[in-house]
Amino acid sequence: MISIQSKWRYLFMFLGIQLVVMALLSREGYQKRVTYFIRIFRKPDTTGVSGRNHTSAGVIGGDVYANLSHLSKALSHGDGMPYCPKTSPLTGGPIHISFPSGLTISEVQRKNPLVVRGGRYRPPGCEARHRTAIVIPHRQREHHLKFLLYYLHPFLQRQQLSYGIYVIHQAGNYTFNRAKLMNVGFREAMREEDWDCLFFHDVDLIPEDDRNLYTCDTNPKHAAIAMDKFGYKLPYKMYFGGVSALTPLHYLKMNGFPNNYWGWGGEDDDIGVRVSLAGMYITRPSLKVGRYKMIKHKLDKGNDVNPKRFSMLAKTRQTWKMDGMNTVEYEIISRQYLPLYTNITVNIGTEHGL
Ligand code: BGN
Repeated sequence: MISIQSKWRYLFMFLGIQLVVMALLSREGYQKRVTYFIRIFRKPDTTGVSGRNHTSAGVIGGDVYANLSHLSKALSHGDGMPYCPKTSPLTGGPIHISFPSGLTISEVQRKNPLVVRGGRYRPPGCEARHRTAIVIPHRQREHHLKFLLYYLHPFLQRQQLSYGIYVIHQAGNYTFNRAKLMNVGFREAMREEDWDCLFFHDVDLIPEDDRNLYTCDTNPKHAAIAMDKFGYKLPYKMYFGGVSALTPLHYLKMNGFPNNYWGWGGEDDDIGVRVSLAGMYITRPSLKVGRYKMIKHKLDKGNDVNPKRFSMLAKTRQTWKMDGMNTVEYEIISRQYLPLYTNITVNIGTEHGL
């Protein structure tokens, strides 16, 4: 039999232990303590280039540069190299994105030693299965471009692609024309190499998951389907903006993009309509993988909302064959092969001509 006195003693002891435990948990926060215990009991992650680094945490620490330092310049490119594996062993999932204020373009260069003149890359040690050109329309967004390059280069290297980055810079101050710059990018990129896929990429969108493959599908692909600014879902079913991927054949089949959308809005919807008018359909990655972070910015000068977009969009069915790749006119002002990208500056004129 336990006496009443010892019952009280047990009760006080029990309460005492409870108080000590609660004090411990609240000192550093419950969360931190729990992760500490999980870490102690988990084995260290030792996966390297040779093994897949798919863990529940995705890319190690979410660092887009993790593992890439294992790749060496010493590995040669040459005939008789085996094809890269169908699924890259370097991809791992979600990537942590932040925008540190001190980042410089030379730091991006230093972190990408295998990227060569003009922003070209081929995986060392294996023959890439895919050749992808990235086309980025641009004007006065150097700050965004720097971050995009910082994330995009290692992202593409993780996928073991052979790739090139083309920045198409609209000369002058006339209203911006995103779609026409894409047409210029298509022609100028294809002039240089037999790319089998082209990614048409806004400068302010950073992919957040390296399983979002920068390769083409059998139909045009809309890659940026889950952007943070739209709550990581499609804003509407026919949305085709941000980042899309087409083979040269897809592009020519739909006569490229329209040349006459000056200013913000509507051109991406026109492109989406062209896809179906040309007898194709839009494919998409999963919402989990097609995630993008948008670098915040104010509306640009020289890119006012286009008031004509509604009436133009209503006529795409009549206009798509008469306006596009078959009519694009421009003047190349300069072509620079910079260490991280090919910079093409172009005069695309105005709606009244060159
Ligand atoms: C739509 C714009 C797109 C833009 C998305 C997302 C138009 C045409 C109206 C019929 N379309 O409204 O161009 O990418 O919003 O911002 O304005």
